[in-house]
Order: sequence, then C-alpha cells, then structure tokens
Amino acid sequence: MSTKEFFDLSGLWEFAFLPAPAMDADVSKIQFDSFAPVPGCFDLLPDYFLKRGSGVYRRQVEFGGPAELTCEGLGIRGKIYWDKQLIGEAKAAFACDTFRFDAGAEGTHELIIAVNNEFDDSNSSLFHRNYDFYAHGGIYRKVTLTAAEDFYAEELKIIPQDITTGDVEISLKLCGNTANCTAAEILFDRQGEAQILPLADGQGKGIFRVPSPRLWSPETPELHTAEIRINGQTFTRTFGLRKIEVIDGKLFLNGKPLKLIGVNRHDAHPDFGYAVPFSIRCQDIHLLKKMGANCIRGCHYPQSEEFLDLCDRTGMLVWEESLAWGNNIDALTDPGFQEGQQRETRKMSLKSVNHPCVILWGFLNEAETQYDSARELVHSLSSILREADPTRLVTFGSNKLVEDRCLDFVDVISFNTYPAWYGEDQDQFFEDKNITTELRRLEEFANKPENRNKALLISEIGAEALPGLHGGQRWSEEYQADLQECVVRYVLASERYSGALLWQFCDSRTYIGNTAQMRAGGFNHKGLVDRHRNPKESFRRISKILN
Ligand code: ADA
Repeated sequence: MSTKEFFDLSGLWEFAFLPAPAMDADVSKIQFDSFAPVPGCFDLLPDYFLKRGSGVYRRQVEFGGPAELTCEGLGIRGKIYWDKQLIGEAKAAFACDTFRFDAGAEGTHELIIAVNNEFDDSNSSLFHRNYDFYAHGGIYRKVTLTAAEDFYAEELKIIPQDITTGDVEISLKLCGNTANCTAAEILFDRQGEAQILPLADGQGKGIFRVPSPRLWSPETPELHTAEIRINGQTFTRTFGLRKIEVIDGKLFLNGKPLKLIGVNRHDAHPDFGYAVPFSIRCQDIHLLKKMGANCIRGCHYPQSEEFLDLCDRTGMLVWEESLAWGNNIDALTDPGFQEGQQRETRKMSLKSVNHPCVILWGFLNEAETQYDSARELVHSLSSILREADPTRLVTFGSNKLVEDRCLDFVDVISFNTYPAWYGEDQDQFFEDKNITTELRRLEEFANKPENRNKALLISEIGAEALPGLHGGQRWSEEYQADLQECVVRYVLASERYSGALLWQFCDSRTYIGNTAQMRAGGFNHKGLVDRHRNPKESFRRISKILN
C-alpha cells in the first residue's frame, strides 16, 4: 500500500438487475430501482436469489483529476464505467484489478460497475459451469479510489535472502512518467538510515539489510515494514523473514522440518457468498487454530488482501492458487484459456508476493494433466511463479495421481484423492485399509527416483457428512470423522508425507445435480464444520489428535 489517501467505496450502492442474457447490456438507460451492499453478492439478496444475469451497481463520487480505481475482486466478470464511459474490464473472478483514468473536473461523478454471472461455455472460459463451487455474481471485495500520481509501482517485491542476517532482495518496477526517478530511498521499520536503491528506466533491484531482523514463523508471526520513497511518493509494504524449502523430499520452514496439517477453505459463507465479512474470516482462523491446524489451502482462487494480512499476522500458513477447477485438455490447449491463466497467475503472484504466510503457490486444480499436451501450460505457469519469486514453492492439486505427466514442474507433489468415498469401493462403513492402502501407494510413487527429491502432500481427501446424521454409515458424521482421523494419524506418522490438507473446512455452496457429483441441497457437505461453522464430529476428533 502506498501511504496516500484511499477512498473506500464500501457501503450502499444503487442497484438494478437485468436477467440473462444480459452480458453486454447497455448501462446508459438503466432504471436503478433497488439497492445493494458493496462488498456483497447480489444473487444472495432475496429478490435475485441464485439468479443469473447482470447486476448493475451505481454510486456518486466526489472526485477529480487522474484517478486509480481498484476492484479487489468481483464475479464472475465486470465492466467499469465513469460518467458512462467504459474505463476497464475485470476479466476474471476473484482477481484484483486496478484501472487508471482521467476522472475529469473536481466534482460529482457517476461510477457504475456492471457485474455479470452468466456462464461462458467456451474452452477459454475461466469460470466454467461445472466447477464445484458456486459462481456468485457480485462485488465480492473492496472497491477503492485514489488520486493517481505520475508513476506507480507495477512490481514491488521484497524477497528474503538470508533470514539470519536480515538480507532481502528488493526489486522495483515503476510505470508511468519515470523520467526523474533515479533512486529510491528505503527505510525499514521507520527507523535508522535510509538505504538507496538506484533506478534506471524506473527499475532497480538490490540486496538490503533489515536492521534488527526478526524471524516470521507460525509461532512468532513477526512482521517488518519497508517504506520506499521516490520523488515524494512513498510505497509501504509489510513483509516477513522466513525461509521455505524442500530438502531431500521434505518441507522445511526456517531450517526446521515442517508438517502441514490443515484444510482446504473456500472463502465463502452461505449468507454472504464470497463477500465474507472480516469477523467471519477471523473466526475461521480461530476455529482452525483451536483445531490445531497450521495451514490453509485457499481453494480454488486468489485470496483477498485482508485474508492474507490476517494469516500473516496470526501465523497461518497458506497455499494460494489461481482460479481453475477440473479443466479438460481442450481448455488446457486453448490459446485463450492459456493466456487467461498466465495473466491471472502472474497477477496473483505479484499481489501476494510480500505475504510471508504464502509458502506455496499453485494453479490448475485437478486439470487433465495426465496428457503430455498439458505440459506446455503447466510449464509456463510454474515459470511465471518462479520468476515472481524463485524462493517460493510451486505445486498444483493433481487427481491424476500416478498417471500425472506434469509433476516434474513442481517442488511439491500434491494429490487430491478420495479413497473410501468416490470410486469402486462402496462399503457402507469405514475401514482404515481403504485409506491406508491408497496413502501407501502414493508414498511408493513418491519414492521413485524422479520424485524422491520433491515433497509430498495430500492436498485433498474427505467424505460427505450431513450435519446431525449419525450412525457410522456413509454420509454420517462418524464415517467422515473415522476417515479424516485415519488420514491425519497416517500422515503424522509418515516419514514421507509433509502434510495433509483435508477437504474441507466448512460445507460450501455449489450446485444441485452438479455434472460431476451429487450435492445434497446444493452444498458440498465434506466440511469439518457445517456451513455456519458449527463443528462436526470430525472437527472434534482432529482437534483431539492435534491438541
Ligand atoms: C475435488 C475438487 C474439490 C471438490 C472435491 C469434492 O477434488 O478439487 O473442489 O470438488 O473434489 O468434494 O469432490
């Protein structure tokens, strides 16, 4: 964040709903006959409940001059108009986009954000109708407006190099009018002497020493700040000194072996959709810490700045990934899909690069990576992430398991597997061997010479449990608890696994009659807590093991 003033445009906006098909609706003639909250999902308001179409938001803003408008995340696509002129498009859900434009003379102006939640069924679509999480329409995250300066920081990365000396590499890429930007002054934690980073063509990179360095870890989530001053502008970033690595096939954090035990979490709530209130995000982290979890996989899209800040400050480790789900080979080889994935993965990485909580970056959850033709895209996405930060670990959740043809591009082999739930085996009651046989098979695969140096994770595993259904049979809380308990005990005892991320934190909205799976009442019920975060039996069992 720069230290300049931001106008937070959260609050009440005028609203109009245009039923599908309305993807390219003309917003100039709309009657705004309703109202909606920002952030918020319009398709959770009673009048538009689960409807598809365009939700058009309008408000007046007192502003003028060169402007910078940031939409931190909307869905599933959006167009932004200032005084009825299109100033930009948000092409992907959950992405943070900044639009720079001339706001005109100082005074009252009209801002319209038209979001649309209709499905695009083309191969290049980034949010397909078969994804197993609800494609809500709305402005999910904050919208802010600020005065644009002559130049802005397109990239500002602070990457720890040596956690004991406090050496960090700072790299800066400015855009705009950078002619007079010849050096940046760098000040850590608002103290000591400023250090100088020389700039050429608005760019520079150098190693700097943080005075009085403190280590970031889940137990001691110590943060530092860097103020970077250039010609009267100050960019402030928070960062942490920590080192994540794979040594001989195992994860290490700050030189110590690390076992990840955690969950997949949709940043979602049945009443608020993806506009999850801060207090609920906090409560979720409380609950997970109470259970003894140390890691969240932010499935299956980029996380909000607010959530990553929270994880930085509370010491919760995070796997962050770009938006995708089960994409087939036609999509993976489609130039439009490839371009969208590359663009959004790059954006995600530059957005979260300074968050110490993010130890793993991922992409393409459960894509058809059993094909050689998927390799080109997987290679390019892993290269984008390594270029953004060569010290972070790269992975993706594969359900192609031992058939996967793209695992050579990752540091951590991560498997999504559902033994004792999907597949041949239809026993009504859980038996340990249904899980342990599979976990052992994957360990053996990971011990092959070509995989031996990569860390191994279970990135998803689980079973449905209808809250309140008891008895030990499938769909009961006990069946799920028996299964999850078996996984956690196995992984804790295993020399080979660096962790397990259980599917999933809480029950989450998807579709009834999803093409791939059966979803009772339109919810995925594999949560350890129910949709309103009431613990199920599995939450209590895992808590007992971990505490
Ligand atoms: C997949 C997928 C999840 C969810 C899960 C399930 O592996 O990655 O998003 O759909 O399975 O519940 O079946």
